[in-house]
Amino acid sequence: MRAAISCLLLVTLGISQLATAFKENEFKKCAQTSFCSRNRNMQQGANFDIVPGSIVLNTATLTATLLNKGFDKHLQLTVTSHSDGFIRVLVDELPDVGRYQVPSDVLVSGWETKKLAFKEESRTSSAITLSGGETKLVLNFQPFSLAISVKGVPALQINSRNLFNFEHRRPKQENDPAGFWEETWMGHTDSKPKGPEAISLDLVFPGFQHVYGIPERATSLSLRSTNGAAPYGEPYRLYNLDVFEYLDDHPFGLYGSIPVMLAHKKGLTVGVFWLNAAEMFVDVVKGRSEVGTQWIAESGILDLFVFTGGSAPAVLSSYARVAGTTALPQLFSLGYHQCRWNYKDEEDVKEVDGGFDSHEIPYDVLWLDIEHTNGKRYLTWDSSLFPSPVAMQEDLASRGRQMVTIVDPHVKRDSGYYIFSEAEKAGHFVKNKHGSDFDGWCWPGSSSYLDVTSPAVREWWAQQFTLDKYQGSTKHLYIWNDMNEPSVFNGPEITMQKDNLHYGNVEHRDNHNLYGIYYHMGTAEGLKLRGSQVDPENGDRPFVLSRAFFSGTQRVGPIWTGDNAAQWSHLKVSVPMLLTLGLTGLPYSGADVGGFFGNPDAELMTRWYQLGIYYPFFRGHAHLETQRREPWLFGPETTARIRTAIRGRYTLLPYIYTLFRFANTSGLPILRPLWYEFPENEDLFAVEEEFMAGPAILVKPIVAPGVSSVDVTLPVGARWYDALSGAAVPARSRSQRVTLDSIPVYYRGGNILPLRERPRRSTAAQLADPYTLVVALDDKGEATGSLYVDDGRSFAFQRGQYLHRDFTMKSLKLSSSKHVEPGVPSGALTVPTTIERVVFLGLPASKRGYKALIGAKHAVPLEPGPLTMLAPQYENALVLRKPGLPVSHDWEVEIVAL
Ligand code: NBV
Repeated sequence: MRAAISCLLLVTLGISQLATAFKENEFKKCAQTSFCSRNRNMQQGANFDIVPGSIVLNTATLTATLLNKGFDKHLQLTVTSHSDGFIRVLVDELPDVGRYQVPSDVLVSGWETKKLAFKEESRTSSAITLSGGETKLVLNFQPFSLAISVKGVPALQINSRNLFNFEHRRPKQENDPAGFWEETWMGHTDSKPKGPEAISLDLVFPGFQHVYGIPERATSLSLRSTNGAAPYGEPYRLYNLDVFEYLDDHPFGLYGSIPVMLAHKKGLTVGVFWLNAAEMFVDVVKGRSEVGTQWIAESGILDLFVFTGGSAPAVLSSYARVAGTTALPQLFSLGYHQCRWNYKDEEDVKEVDGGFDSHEIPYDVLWLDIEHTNGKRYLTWDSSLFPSPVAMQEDLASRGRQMVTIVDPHVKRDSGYYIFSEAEKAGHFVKNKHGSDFDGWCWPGSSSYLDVTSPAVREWWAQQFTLDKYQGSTKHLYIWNDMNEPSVFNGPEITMQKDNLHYGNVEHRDNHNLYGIYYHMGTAEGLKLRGSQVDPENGDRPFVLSRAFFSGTQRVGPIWTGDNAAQWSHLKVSVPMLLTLGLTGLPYSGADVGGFFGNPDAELMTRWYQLGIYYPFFRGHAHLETQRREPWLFGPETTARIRTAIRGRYTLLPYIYTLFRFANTSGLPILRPLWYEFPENEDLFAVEEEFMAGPAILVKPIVAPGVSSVDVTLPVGARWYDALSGAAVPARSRSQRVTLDSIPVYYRGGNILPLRERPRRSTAAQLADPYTLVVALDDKGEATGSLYVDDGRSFAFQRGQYLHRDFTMKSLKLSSSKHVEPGVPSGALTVPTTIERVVFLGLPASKRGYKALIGAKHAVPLEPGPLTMLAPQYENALVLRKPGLPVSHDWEVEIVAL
């Protein structure tokens, strides 16, 4: 209640000093949550058996009846084998009592029917062994357990520890000692009309030492055991919450939930996904030869996907078949975003925008937080501060820039506010347990919440974003959804009561973790609708940032890691947080650069920008009560360093956009842990101090003050080049000297990176610019890479209006050819752009140098030069200047020693 009161005070006092810290006691622990404590403390026992003779095997589907021996209750077990590289295990009550299942629109469709027949290998009175592709499955009958192996390597055991439990529906009991029918927390009573319905699942990863995933939390990449000292004596929690001033090293769950875990060992990566949107707790216990986990969900069914692809990219591609891939973002949204709570008025906007130009720092988007509205009535403007929003947006757009406004899900209960009155009349709000509109407190005071779990409500919501409806909006305006966990200041744990009711009479307890994705979806649909009005032929890709998320959010838009702090520890933890999101299918994410709470000094700011340029979503943001911190406010030296960093981001955009294309077609992450790229090197399995940005760039952020040298691990098995000087660097752990000017970044030999080096003020101004190719050779003198180009904004790419080239360097020949990807229609776009510089790293020494033969006729000498225009002082590369190579066509350049 204290948290609720402090938030209420913020509302009434007009947001006073936020000096308090994370109040752990105001959030529930497992022991204070009846379904968790009774299942976590469950005595191990063989309670669930396969009923003899109940097994039916039908091509790719096995069904069997499970008996809960303690209660003489039956369950239906269904195991299906899918050709997209996974097995699905479903358990539900028999007979069906209508337990909640996550609606199909959270996932994508198409995979359900693509099955791979099981082959029955053997059957005895105690077990049946099946195989499908390279996966083998042993189903033991008494007690029920499943052992899965891939290519003969043990991958996963389900219920080998007998911690599986499935609480069945039952008639209400009068005495309720275990909190089955009612539970009270800090003055909030949860009436539990359906009684207990939790599920406990026991998953053991044999032979593994590392598991990853189950975001969102500020913790290590390789998940720690949860049987350790505080705070790691608590299970990881998946329950979307607005956690005020979260800590930087804690198992507590934050704003979003993805119930996906990956386990990796030499030779095998396996993934699991429990499709369930209720509150969930996950214990992890690392043994000497396995990682044991127990998952406990409050309600729903068991719907477990086991991804058996073998490698991390294969696991992620399979997961993407089910949950979808990252929507291809507009190019502008990969530029730099400048945000603050709040840019005060139109004058302020103008000054900040002008500041970027006068300091020659590129940026693409200016953001407006909640204070821009008329009294927190979203989709309206404070007319004294923002009297001419259309002119303001058009002015920004005249310099190629966009604007984003915030739109939160709480709707002020004010009959004079059109959103409220229309929604109320149409019955679009979430209901309380008595069936009337739920009324909770948030920024505007008394508020109701749109029931976005209803498709009809989402459709209505989407219509609010058309240009005629959203007054003062233009086609240059995009949206930010905050507080969509949903955050309710006076609710239990700052969210909604679990016995609130949604569309279809679904209790909030069942679908809590979906509120965020559905709100995000409705908003993104709105921008699509607007786009189809503005450009009926090609549309406009939506850009909507969300704070809350679930599996599938990647199809909708990016997320950010919420309210971090201007502290070195928060800079540091942003890396494992974003890596984890990439490993669970949501790579388009970022952390507030600079830290939301508090005031960063110049050094922290510098280091944050130097790392932030690699965040897939790159935005500076700050709390209302912090000092102003636009990039030029820390003195000329810091301004110069931040300028160099942000320009570096714009230089990398062709490479980054191409990575997003692969995320879009195949579900691959943008930021990757070292083990993802070097899966056989056990020393790297827990490394989170450095990471790969795509396959080609290794980044070592500096996450402490006053650092003059750092230890860097450059994995063996690759050749490395310093990305500033171009110098070859031996693969091993080394101490690297650093200055404030840059952080250590390396190119990995074997890669060709497309770049755009001309400094511009925004992505729009880069559109016609020529490219540079950096060819970083491996030990064999080879390298590959690719470049994806489209209009950067519309859906025309889905009709083939794109260009995707592959570059190959082999036997001293560099060539360009069309990129072909199975299952992806080929691109038909041509652009007039050329390649203006090719930079070679790692050509073998040649006494008299090299020349390039372009199209067999034209010979140009390679000259020593800088790898990058950002550091012209180092002349360690061999550069082919002005080759005039067309981006759209095939060509070959032969490098000949003189
Ligand atoms: O809308 C105000 C803030 C926003 O700036 C921040 O990014 C969100 O995470 N919002 C949270 C609400 C209040 C935070 C104390």
